Amino acid sequence: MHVPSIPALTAADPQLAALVEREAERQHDKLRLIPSENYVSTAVLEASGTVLTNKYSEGYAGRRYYEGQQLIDPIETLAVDRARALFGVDHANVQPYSGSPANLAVYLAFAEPGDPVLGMALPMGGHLTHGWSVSATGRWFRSVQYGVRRETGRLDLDQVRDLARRERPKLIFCGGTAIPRTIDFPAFAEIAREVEAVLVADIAHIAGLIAGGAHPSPVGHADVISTTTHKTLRGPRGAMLMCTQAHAKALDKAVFPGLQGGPHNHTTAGIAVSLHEAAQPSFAAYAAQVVRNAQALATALLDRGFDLVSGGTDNHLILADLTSKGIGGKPAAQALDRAGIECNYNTVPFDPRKPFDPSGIRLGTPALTTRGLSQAQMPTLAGWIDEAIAAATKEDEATLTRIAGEVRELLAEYPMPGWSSRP
Ligand code: DSN
Repeated sequence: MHVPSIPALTAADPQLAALVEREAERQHDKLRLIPSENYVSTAVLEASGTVLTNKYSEGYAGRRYYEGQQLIDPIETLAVDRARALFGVDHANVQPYSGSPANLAVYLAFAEPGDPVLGMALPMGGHLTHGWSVSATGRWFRSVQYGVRRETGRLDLDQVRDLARRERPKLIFCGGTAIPRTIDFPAFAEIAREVEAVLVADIAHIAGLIAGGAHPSPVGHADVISTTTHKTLRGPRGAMLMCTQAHAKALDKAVFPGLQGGPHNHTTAGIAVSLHEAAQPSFAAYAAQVVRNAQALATALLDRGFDLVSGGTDNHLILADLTSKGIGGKPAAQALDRAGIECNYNTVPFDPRKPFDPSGIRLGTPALTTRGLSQAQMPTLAGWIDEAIAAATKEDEATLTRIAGEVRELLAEYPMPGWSSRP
């Protein structure tokens, strides 16, 4: 049963309601290892599904282009104040629709088309919007990309410094989508200062770890902090930009009216709730457990001969190169899905294969930690992953089906926020 229940939707559109219920059930029964996903609380679900979706609010609190903001203003201000308090920043903008528009707003605020910008290449662990060639950011700016060292799989800071000195970028992005190691914000800040670039820390993946004290904070080092709200932070799908007072005006102007129209007020409410939840002591325990689980899973995979990029993890994310297992990332991820284990196929640094058929899979522990799984269960998970991948190479569907049943049996013991098998 969907929680909160959806009787009106069921009556009005049973076809759609049935699909939602089935998706909820799927999320309940699958071991969800996609590192950018999570389960929001029922409180966040409720806030995201309110009548706030009915209201237009272009502008910012106290300066709107529509009347009737008596309650939207305090809701947005609450979200902003909670973001400022949680991360210890001067200024927060909670209006970006998601991570990519948030990053585009940063370009709009601080660069002109054709300007040099520096970011981590997508196949090295960066994000599309950090200047990758197929993204508008790679097409409209003179993008220069850094990567990791081939021998260690770890960030090559010498390369970052050399490129920054040579290209004098307007923006330097740090952070990304497939970085299993701690980001050295002070080192990036030193480079950015030297070349007078704006340092942007994209903490989308690790925002919850930072809020919970399980990863160092970029505050005091980065000029701008960009984050989504729905990954380790465990809020609704949305984003925030945070900065010092000096950059507040430029960023606000870039988000609205530069790039977006009215904010999604129902999402703002969900963000406010998740920031409140992230400020509780239990969230620090959650963040620490996410890392403990990822490290235990990495150790168990290494014990089973998996080749992990950088040799392990410091955070919530594991990137495994499956070349030595004799299978590509895509068929492996598809087989794992049939075995009840959900992950995504991913390029690995210096991948000889194509992005749509790469060598790796990306795994993470934010969602399973929300379900309440601990490090004691990670060897079992690693065993299932290993067995499923071996089964995939032999087209052994019976083994995949058997594992899916075992996964379902385990997860039945761990309630899922937002859905219950009991009416
Ligand atoms: N798509 C997100 C991820 O999975 O990491 C990044 O935008």
